[in-house]
Amino acid sequence: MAATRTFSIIKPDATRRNLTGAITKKLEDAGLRVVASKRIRMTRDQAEGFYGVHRERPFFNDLCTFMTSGPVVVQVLEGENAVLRNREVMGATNPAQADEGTIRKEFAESIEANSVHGSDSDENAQIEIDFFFKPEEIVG
Ligand code: RTP
Ligand code: MG
Repeated sequence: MAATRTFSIIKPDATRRNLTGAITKKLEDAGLRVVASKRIRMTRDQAEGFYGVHRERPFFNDLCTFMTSGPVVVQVLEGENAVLRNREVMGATNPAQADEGTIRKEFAESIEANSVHGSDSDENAQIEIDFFFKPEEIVG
């Protein structure tokens, strides 16, 4: 099966605790390859645009404040079934419900400060990759 791509964010709660390497190792151990990576400080506009689908949700404002509260690492991951594989290694949104061995079980602080983002479909992966990366920044 051909490799596919997904988009990942290591969130501010994780960069603050110096977990970029530990989280990236878990992604790599799950069979995903980092083909693009940069550490950025998200602007409010970027956060609101990126999470636009959640605009009407009660947690939208807090989420945008959290995502701009410190550095994040945006990454493109490549591998077989990349979207699904990444969601598996991330674990459930709420760390209290995340399976043993997942990133969120091991590292997340709360349902909001849950250490990582991962695209939820191939279609959204492409949209999210294009939101943060130029084609020449991705080296497969
Ligand atoms: P993500 O998009 O970050 O990969 O996470 P997800 O699909 O598991 O969760 P989603 O429902 O898309 O929510 C996006 C992010 O919003 C924050 N959130 N806070 N306070 C709350 O009840 C709440 N619910 C969600 C989390 O940071 C979640 O990852
Ligand atoms: Mg989501």
